[in-house]
Amino acid sequence: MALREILEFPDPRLRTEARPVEDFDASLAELVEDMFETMYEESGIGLAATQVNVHLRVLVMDTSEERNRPRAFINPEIVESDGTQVYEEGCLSVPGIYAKVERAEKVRVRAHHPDGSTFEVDLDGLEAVCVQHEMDHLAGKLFVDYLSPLKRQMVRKRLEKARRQGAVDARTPTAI
Ligand code: GNR
Ligand code: NI
Repeated sequence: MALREILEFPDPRLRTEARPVEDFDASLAELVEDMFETMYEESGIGLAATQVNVHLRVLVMDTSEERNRPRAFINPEIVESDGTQVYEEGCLSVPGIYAKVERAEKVRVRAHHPDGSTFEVDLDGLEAVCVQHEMDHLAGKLFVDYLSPLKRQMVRKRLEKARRQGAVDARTPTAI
């Protein structure tokens, strides 16, 4: 097990489109374990492989209060979606920035477990938000892409300034 470094906006590697997993092997299991460890260490509710610079269709999440409900999705697909909801999102790759995003209220996701077996699950509320946010990462997309270009530029400048000042500032929550 090991922590992995999380790429931050506007790193161009976050724009990479992930490839499907073909080998459900020990290196996949290790990637999933490392992603869980990194997600829990950073107090995130989800993490996409793209964020740790691995461009495979792998995401993990745990939206439970107790942080005891790990789920991994390999090669996820949304096979049905319904309704809309708006949620104020954050992202470990855009630290300290929060903005409202509209997404489907309910999704049915088909995916593989890390051992290769398939499953389908119905998600709603925050779990539906999270899986859609993570699947966007796998497509090279970030929640700030839903903002106007002017607001996205504000986000970029704020993160650049925070980094110059030693990253402390980036942790101050800012709603855009
Ligand atoms: O930890 C996270 N919280 C969160 C809150 C609202 C909507 C989406 C998320 S996902 C985010 C972790 C992350 O960046 N995953 O890619
Ligand atoms: Ni994110």
